[in-house]
Amino acid sequence: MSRLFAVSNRVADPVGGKAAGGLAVGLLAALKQYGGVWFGWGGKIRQGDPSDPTIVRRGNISYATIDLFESDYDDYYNGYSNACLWPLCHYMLGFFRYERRFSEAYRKVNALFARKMLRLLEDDDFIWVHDYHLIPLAAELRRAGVTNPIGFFMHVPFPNIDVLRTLPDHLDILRALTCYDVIGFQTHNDVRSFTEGLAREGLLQARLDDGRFRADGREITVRAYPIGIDVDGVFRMASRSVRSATVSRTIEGLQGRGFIVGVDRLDYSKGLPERFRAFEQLLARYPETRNRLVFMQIAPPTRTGVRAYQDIRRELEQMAGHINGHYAEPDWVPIRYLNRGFSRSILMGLLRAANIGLVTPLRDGMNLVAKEFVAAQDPDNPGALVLSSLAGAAAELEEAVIVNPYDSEGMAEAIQQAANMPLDERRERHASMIDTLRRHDIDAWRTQFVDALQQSRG
Ligand code: ADQ
Repeated sequence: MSRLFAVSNRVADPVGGKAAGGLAVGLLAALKQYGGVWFGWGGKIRQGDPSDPTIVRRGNISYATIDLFESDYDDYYNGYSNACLWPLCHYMLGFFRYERRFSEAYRKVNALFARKMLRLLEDDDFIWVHDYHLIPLAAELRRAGVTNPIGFFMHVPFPNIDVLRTLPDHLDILRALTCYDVIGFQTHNDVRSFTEGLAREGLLQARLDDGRFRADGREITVRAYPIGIDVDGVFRMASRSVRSATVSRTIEGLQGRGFIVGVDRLDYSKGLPERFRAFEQLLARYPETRNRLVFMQIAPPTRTGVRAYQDIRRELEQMAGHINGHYAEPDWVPIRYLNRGFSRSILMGLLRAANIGLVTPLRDGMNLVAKEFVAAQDPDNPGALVLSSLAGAAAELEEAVIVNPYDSEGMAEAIQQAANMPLDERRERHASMIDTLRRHDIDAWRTQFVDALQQSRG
């Protein structure tokens, strides 16, 4: 029986409870089913030679992690991955920063991953690589003689070729992707951007049937596999947690006011300043909402080594201070901005307690919080979802109140609409979104991808 060999930049903690995000849940289920290895960076930086992988075994899964050199880490992770690829993939060219040494470190770290994997790989393993940090990994493995099926899933959007061309070595990126057997994207839109990019760069030789293409001399499968969630798992966790001490106290503290919630990593692509501005617009244009609604934004810092992430943190603190200073009353603070992470269980309880979920990224591959919000609701009295048209999730959750995340006035109107939505309408929209979530849940995502990868063995 073949093993699954999964690779991602970071590996979920095999002992802690941190393996709870969508990706970790989906991958762990696949690894448990097939048995196998989860390989990646363990989170440690070292000065000397990179060591051999550290291996921790739990049941039929081996967690294999390596360390990285300090200088490589900075240029590979903060540089190429998060100052070049991340802003490009999110169409935010103002944040794009390029230096040649970023490209070198990116290739070097991918080559290191490939080298360290070689000793652990078995002949009939099928390899599943995750996300934009590791695009060249298949090319490195092929160079080392690996012939196993290799799949790649891109969690973030794939940019249009005119945007990708901003990157001086964009051709290397396209070519590197053609070294995979199966390439999965979140939406059809991403599939189109990628295949059109191949065509416009002269790398596409033929469109075959059923999502198969001939590109740069190889046959590849390119399809949309929208990532989903464990619908019942989220519902159960949310139903339990809404009665926990922390969430109960939060609900009591609202004193009957409407509760709006946002949960995001603190990232400029998540549209947080625009969202704060929308809430300010709401208070300004609809005075009846003052002292009637509370907006809680949870946004723990990430990628603190990248300058843009430090700037956005300051900007949001100032905005929250300004809006609260202007509108707060002795018994009401309009925005509660929490700049830290919470356990998954508390988050799901807060999503359940909310009347409105605000998910308004400027661009997002999928956005699991939108799906978790819907799954967390009480079907008899569900909250309303306000969702960005530029999140991958909008292609599936058509019954959300869809907004343009750059249009703060439009978002204010949408929040007002959501706050006044009749119960029947909320129920109908919720039921229909739950159906969609069940059809494309986390099991469907991994099963369909792994099946395609196994078939690619021919
Ligand atoms: P992210 O950009 O991290 O993921 P998202 O899809 O929302 O965005 O996933 C975040 C996950 O982390 C969710 O499960 C959420 O509950 C959790 N989370 C968010 N804030 C948290 C907090 N404060 N504390 C603890 N947990 C928190 C990338 C892409 C997305 C894509 C996913 C999965 O950018 O577009 O949906 O991968 O493919």
